[in-house]
Amino acid sequence: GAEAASPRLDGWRVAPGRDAIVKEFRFKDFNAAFGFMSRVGLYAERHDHHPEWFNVYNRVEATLATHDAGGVTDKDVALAHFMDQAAAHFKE
Ligand code: H2B
Repeated sequence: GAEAASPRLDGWRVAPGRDAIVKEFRFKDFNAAFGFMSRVGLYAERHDHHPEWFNVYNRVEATLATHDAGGVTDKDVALAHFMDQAAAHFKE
């Protein structure tokens, strides 16, 4: 679950009121944010595991949970690590 997973993840916190983890990513501009989202989108399709996310210009707020399981699983931890690595490539 989120309570167990989030302390081991960089910058991910427990979503209020649900078993999910949340992180806000900030980039230099929309181009960097969208590049990040494209990279993560390819991973999501390959693994059939997708983020819930909200983008405004250079900001991406991502929420991760395994809907089939009703909470955070190893798939979300793996996706969180991938997103952290991907974000590093698009940082200012
Ligand atoms: N993503 C996430 N985060 N959780 C799921 O349970 C999930 C998914 N299920 N992506 C997949 C797609 C499922 O809906 C399809 C039909 O395989």
